[in-house]
Amino acid sequence: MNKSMIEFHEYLKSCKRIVALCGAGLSVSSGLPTFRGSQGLWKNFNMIDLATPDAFYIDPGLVWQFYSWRRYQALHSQPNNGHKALAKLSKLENIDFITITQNVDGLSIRSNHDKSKLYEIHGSLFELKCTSFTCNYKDHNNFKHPLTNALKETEEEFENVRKRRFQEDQLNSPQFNPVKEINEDELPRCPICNDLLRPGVVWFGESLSLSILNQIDNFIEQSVDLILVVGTSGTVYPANSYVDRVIHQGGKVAIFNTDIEESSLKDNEIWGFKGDAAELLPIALKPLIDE
Ligand code: BV8
Ligand code: ZN
Repeated sequence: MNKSMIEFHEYLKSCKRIVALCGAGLSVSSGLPTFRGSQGLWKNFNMIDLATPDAFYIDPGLVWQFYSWRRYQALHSQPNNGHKALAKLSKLENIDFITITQNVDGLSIRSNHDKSKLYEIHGSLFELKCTSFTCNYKDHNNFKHPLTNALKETEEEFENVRKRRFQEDQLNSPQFNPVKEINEDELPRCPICNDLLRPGVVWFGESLSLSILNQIDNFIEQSVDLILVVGTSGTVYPANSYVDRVIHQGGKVAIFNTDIEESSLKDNEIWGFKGDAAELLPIALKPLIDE
């Protein structure tokens, strides 16, 4: 075991309050794509076309095909050992711990993570909500696939389109054409008011749940000994602001990422563990989670 992991284990054993900040890299070993980087989702599709309220307003059929495909992928994947290591940490009585995940794939919940210590700050693919301002219908834990007949089989199409784009080297095409035209009345509708339903995720330009943000602030403000930064490029605000908060309060940082610039580990307050989070986390958290 290398020096820094031994040092990290020594420090870990003294920690009483820990935060995990997770991103798409945590789910790569479960077969789900990241957003940025060579295989990144946004490489193929322009995120502004797909993950903003305007995109949904302009072409709900396109956006629903994208999310139906994401649901399909997540439903056909399993939590990996990285998710399970964090879930084990969440069960310890003697450690105050929370996981802040940017992922909407539902894998942390499925890894049996203590729900009261898990914050899905960008929502979930498996939550649906009504788009009508006067209706607050929400459907939690909706794992039905496909959600409507019209969305049936579009997921394979997305995969084919994605593969074709890689072959034709059309990585950053300006516009993504829908796999098929779907009539709005064939998209998921609210059982209460019949308005369109949308995925219960936070799109770019939308605010995160204030109650979740407050709960996270309360936890961090009390003090944090260590933040585990797992599989995230740290591109997206406000998730990326938590690391600096912990450093300013005197906490230490451990990064788990396949792509770590040594320069980013400027001082010895930051450990950098290069590799797959699914492999690294069980090793790194061993002193606390091994029965
Ligand atoms: C807000 C849900 C304010 C949807 C997501 C300019 C223009 C427009 C907006 C902005 C702007 N500047 C800043 C903003 C704000 C914007 C933002 O940050 N934009 C970025 C792109 C610049 N933020 C927002 O809009 C947020 N809202 O600010 O609201 C407000 C306040 C009041 C009222 C109104 C508004 C909302 C952001 C939420 C967006 N929704 N997801 C969906 O998923 O479809 S974000 C999306 O990116 C995902 O949730 C994803 O998780 C997240 C972050 O990306 P990462 O998880 O880090 O993934 P990424 O691919 O980037 O990195 C993967 C990493 O893993 C890499 O480092 C890679 O090396 C590593 N890796 C790969 N394999 C492995 C690995 N690591 C370990 N093991 C491996 N095996
Ligand atoms: Zn409704």
